Amino acid sequence: MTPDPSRLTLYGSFTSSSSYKPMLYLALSGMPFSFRTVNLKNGVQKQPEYLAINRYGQVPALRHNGLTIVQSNVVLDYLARTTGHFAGASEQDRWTAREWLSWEADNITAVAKVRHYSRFRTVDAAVMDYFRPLAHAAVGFVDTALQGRDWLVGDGPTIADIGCWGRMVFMAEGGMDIADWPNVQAWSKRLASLPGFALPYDLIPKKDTEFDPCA
Ligand SMILES: N[C@@H](CCC(=O)N[C@@H](CS)C(=O)NCC(=O)O)C(=O)O
Repeated sequence: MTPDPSRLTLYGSFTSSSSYKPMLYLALSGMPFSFRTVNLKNGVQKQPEYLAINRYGQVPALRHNGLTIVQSNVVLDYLARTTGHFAGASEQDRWTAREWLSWEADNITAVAKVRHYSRFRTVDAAVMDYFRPLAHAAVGFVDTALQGRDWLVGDGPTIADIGCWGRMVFMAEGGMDIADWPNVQAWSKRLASLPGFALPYDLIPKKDTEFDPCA
């Protein structure tokens, strides 16, 4: 049977925070979609068939209505624009949410690097000495921004929260204790209380799967 082009198809991996971001978005939105696993350990992301989908040889990628969207924050932006969920309530909020995503890509990636170098590869101590303070500074910045507020933007969860949390979700695997940042910890609990929320290893399957929450 020919796949339905209007059905969202997400390519990702269960170990990937970048994949978790759109997975979490879709889970919180309760939307049907197809998941296609990309085995990073076997290098599937660098094989020609996948490079034709994502030129950068990385997960995630999203296909929808004949379009291919890559880069996790662009995927979040696309999903928010096309489905309306978690986009931001006002024009200003929508821009501010995207501002956070841009900042996230520059800064919270340090958390992902610390986790990656702790869990998947050994690097020179000097590399960790460089990235760990940056990771702590990024989480500290989010912690300060959350002082006295429930969400990063406006009065409800947006793609800013999903994108920032999604990249820092594995911080414990990098030896970072979320309890050191009380506002971040409280915010993560607010996110966890949203219907559909799950952590990456509970959410992202290891094999191709169809998600049809309303079926
Ligand atoms: N800026 C990219 C980063 C994507 C990324 O780093 N993906 C990782 C997994 S989290 C990956 O595919 N790594 C495998 C590789 O680079 O070969 C995004 O946000 O989508």
